[in-house]
Parts: sequence; structure tokens; C-alpha cells
Amino acid sequence: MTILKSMNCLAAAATVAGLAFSANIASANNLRGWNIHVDDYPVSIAMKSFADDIAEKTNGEITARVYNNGVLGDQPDAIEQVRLGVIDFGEFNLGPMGQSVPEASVTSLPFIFKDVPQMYRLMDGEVGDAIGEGMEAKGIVPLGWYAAGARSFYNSVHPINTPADVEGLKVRVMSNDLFVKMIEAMDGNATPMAFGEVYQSIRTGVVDGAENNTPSYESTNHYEVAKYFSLTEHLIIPECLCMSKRSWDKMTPEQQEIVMQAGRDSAILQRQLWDEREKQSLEKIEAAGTIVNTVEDKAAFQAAMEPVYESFLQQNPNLTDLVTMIREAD
Ligand code: GTR
Repeated sequence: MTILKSMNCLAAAATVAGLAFSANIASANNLRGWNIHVDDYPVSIAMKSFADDIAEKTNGEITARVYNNGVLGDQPDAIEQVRLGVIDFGEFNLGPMGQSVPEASVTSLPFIFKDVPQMYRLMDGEVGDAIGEGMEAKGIVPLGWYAAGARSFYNSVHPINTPADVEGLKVRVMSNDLFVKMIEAMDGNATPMAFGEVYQSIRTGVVDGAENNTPSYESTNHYEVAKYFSLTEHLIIPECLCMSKRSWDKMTPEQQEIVMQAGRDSAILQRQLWDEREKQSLEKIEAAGTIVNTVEDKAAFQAAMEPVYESFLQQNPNLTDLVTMIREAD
């Protein structure tokens, strides 16, 4: 049972026993949080609300500060720092998380979810629990699953309509071998690179483009240097507000309950803000001259991804059931 689930039982037990939240002083009382996004991004607003909520509900026993814009380092490094307890919490994409937690990589398989609503349903149920258990085994406690829409390709060369249009393109990917295989399956050249380096790299031609959701494409100004945005929607990767197990273990059960609830509430807020931001971002990039094209034949991209599944399952045979559970879900 994941901590996320067992907290429900704890809350019930606390209520039954009539326990009031105690005023114990935690040893972890000034939490530091990692965030890669700009201040007005849905993730940043929800994390701020999470931090404020904790301080308020613990009567200041625990305070939390979120460091935006990736100032605490790159995402892959930050995930390790959270595992080690150097950073207390963070909001991570399950793509790079997959390098430490193989279960998380399942969500990075292209087209594994049918659509965003299905991803939410599965992450809020058994699939999310299985991934959460994998994370906990690696020292990371999930508090809430955040939204990140669907990722599509964008570049400075031409619109992408078929897998053949990716051939020869230099495409920046997030850190996870799966994404390299994904680009190679279409004969493109993949370059894993930190998020913060992508703008300059496209501008100077180190890469031709990248792939992301519209809010990230817009908030990083990538639309200024890569004007073709092609709605392949090949990846629907959830994100996670999560805490270091080391920091978590320093808190009292009452404090843990408050933090868990704050995490869940912040995820509800983030998902609402996300939908709004997606609309605004689309309007903004179109007004700025981005050429957005829909992709008629997504099946061709799906078919091209079969080798990615084969090699992933060969390397992770123990995840076959989880992959099948998602692929066969309604
Ligand atoms: C964003 C995501 C970030 C980061 C970024 C990237 O959509 O929210 O956490 O993973 O993509 O492409 O590196």
C-alpha cells in the first residue's frame, strides 16, 4: 500500500480516536522545494499554495519555500537531491523520474494513454499506486499527480505530419533513454539536454527543435525560435508533487497527514489552472505567428513506436503487466 493510500486510513483512525493535531516540533521544519517553471506557471502557483497551506495548517511548525525557475539545479539532479533529502520536495515530470524509478517510465511510452482524462483516471487509481510504490522504494513519496497535458513536436524547419518528417531532424529530448529511442525510431537525431538550454540551442541551430506541451513552449519563449508546432500529442506524461522520504520520515504522523492533504489539494488546483493556461498559451503562440498544424494520421506515429515498446519490455520484463494494464484500459 502506498503512503498516499495509507494516509486515508490514518486520517480515519485519527478521527475515530478523536486525536487533535499535536504541537510536536518537527526536525524537518524549513522545507525547500524545487520547481523548474516560471512564477506564473500553473505548477508554480499550485506549489505556492501547497507551501502556504502547510505553514497555515501546522501553525508554522513547518514552513516550506519553493524555488522556481530551476535555480536549485537541473531536473535529473534535483530528483537525486530529493532522494538524498538534500532538497525536501519537488514537482517532477515522470519522464526524467524514470531514470531512477523504472515504474515511472511506463508513462513515457509514446501514446500509452488514450487521452488526458484517461491518464488522470488511471493515475488516480491502480496505475498511480503501482508507480507510487516504485517511487517510495527509491526514497520519493508522491503527494499528488499534477497535469502536463500532451507533448507535441515543434521545430524551426518544417511542420511535421508524418514520421518521415522527423527524419534527419535534431530534436532535444528530456533525460530518459526511452525518448532517444522514440526519436531514433523515426530516424531523427535525439539530443538529451536540460530544459533551460533549449532556447539557445534552437536559436543557434545546435538542435532543430524539441517537444513539449503548449504552456512550456510558450512560457520558455521557444515559439520565438521554432515556429512550427505540430500536434502529434505523442506523450501524455503526468507530473508529481513529491517529497523526499528522508524529510517525510522526520515529520510526525499528524504533520504527514497535513502535508499529504495539502499535496492532494494542490493537485486539484493545478489541474484547474492547467486547463486555463493551455487555452491562453495556444492563443498567445498563434498571435505570435506560430504555425500550428493538426496531425491527421496519428496511427502512423503509433505504428512507428512499436520498437520502443519492444526494447522497453525486453529491458523491463517485470513491467509487462503494468504496460498491458494501461494499454487495455478503457
Ligand atoms: C515540461 C515539464 C518540466 C520539464 C520540461 C522539459 O513540460 O513540466 O518538468 O520536464 O517539460 O521538457 O524538460
